Amino acid sequence: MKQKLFQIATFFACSMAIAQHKLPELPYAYSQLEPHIDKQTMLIHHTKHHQAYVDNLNKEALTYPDVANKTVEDICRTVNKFSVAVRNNAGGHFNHSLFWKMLTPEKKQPGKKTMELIERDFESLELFKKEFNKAARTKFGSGWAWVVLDNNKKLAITSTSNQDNPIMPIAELQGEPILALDVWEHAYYLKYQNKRTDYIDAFWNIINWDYVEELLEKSLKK
Ligand code: MN3
Repeated sequence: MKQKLFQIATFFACSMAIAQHKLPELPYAYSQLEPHIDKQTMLIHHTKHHQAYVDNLNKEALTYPDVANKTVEDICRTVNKFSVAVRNNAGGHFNHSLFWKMLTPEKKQPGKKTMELIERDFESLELFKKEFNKAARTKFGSGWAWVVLDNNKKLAITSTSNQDNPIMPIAELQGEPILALDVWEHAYYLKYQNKRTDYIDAFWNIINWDYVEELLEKSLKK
């Protein structure tokens, strides 16, 4: 009986720990990013793809207790200590949580500090866009394009494969993410099929520049 109670208690303790990572709600409706990103893509991307990263990450807590104890950001920053499955799913959870907040149905303009650093590090918004688009377009296979504040506090553009990101110590170029674009086919294929370039162009209409500015200000203080 005691043994049984212990097993039940352990089961509940584990279940509680395992349930730590949760799918965040979107700050807008699935249809609100249309025509740039369609409702069906948003729905599947959020409730199936992102949910799967969260569920698979929580399963890893059985092998790695730290998965339940740490934030997804901390896991990414210390990803060398974990398995490839943790790396992929923690990356997936972190990247998508960030990405949703970088999008908005409201038309926004780059903030003051963002423009200042874009002009300082890329000369103009046009050249900045051009370089970002190239990183997004030429990422072979599945991955992400990023704008980061690098370790010298300069803006830099990079890309990562799969669900890796620039806060992982394994990233080629490390830095604090300011802007990101998911270029996995699941992010655009229903509407754009093979035309990744059209999806990238559409992305510029739905960037939440207020959030970009907030991330930049935070990163400058780190
Ligand atoms: Mn995705």
